[in-house]
Amino acid sequence: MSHPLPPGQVEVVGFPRFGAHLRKPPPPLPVDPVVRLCGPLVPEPTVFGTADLAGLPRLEVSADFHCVAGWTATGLRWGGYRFAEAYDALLAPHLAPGAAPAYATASGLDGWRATICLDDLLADDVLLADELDGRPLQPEHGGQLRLVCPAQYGFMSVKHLSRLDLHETDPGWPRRMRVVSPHPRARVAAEERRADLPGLVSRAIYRPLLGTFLRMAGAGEDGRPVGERRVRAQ
Ligand SMILES: Nc1nc2c(c(=O)[nH]1)N[C@H]1C(S)=C(S)[C@@H](COP(=O)(O)O)O[C@H]1N2
Ligand SMILES: [Mo]
Repeated sequence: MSHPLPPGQVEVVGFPRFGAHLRKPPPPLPVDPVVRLCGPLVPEPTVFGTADLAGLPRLEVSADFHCVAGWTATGLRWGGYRFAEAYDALLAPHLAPGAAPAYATASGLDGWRATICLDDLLADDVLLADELDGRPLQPEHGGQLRLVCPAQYGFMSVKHLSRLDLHETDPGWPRRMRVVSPHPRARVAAEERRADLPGLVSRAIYRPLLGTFLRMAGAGEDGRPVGERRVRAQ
């Protein structure tokens, strides 16, 4: 680990597969993934796919990955396309004249959804990733195409990305996500875990459940906490 962990995170071994699916297998993936661009600001819904992205410069971003439940996988090397570049080249041209998008809802093939401030998505380190650690991104980590927002908690990094909806005002999270009550910005550095509770309180609720969550996700050895000594003292 080259830098301190953010507040309240525990480093785990490797990179466990995690999420709403827990033990369900990843969804069947299309041979040629496309992302549908929709929402009230896009008069004619359109799609972009691997061939469109291939026209953009590729880049690699090294980043740690922080789940809101409290685990951090360190030193991941994502490869793909900068979201901001894809936005300028492939999304912005389809907006209605005068539209001023401020939020994007990203959806995955398994039904997961996250609404993210467009400003956060346009940060330099946000990727549409199709590689992890130099290899094609596998289905368990969101292949073929995944949104990766390293500054946000993991729930914003939507796997198997299949749709983006652009909005001027916050459309809110789907009803079934209310239990989780995700923070609308979810910035890890500010410990914005939940919308309804301060970071320190959410941390205290998640911490005793972390081991159970990781086991339910089938994380096994990959996902074991590296050790409490790695927990940054607050
Ligand atoms: N499509 C999809 N994306 C998702 C999830 C999910 O269940 N489905 N879970 C989120 C959560 S809570 C986390 S912590 C990370 C886990 O990513 P990983 O399985 O690659 O570790 O994916 C996020 N993106
Ligand atoms: Mo998570």
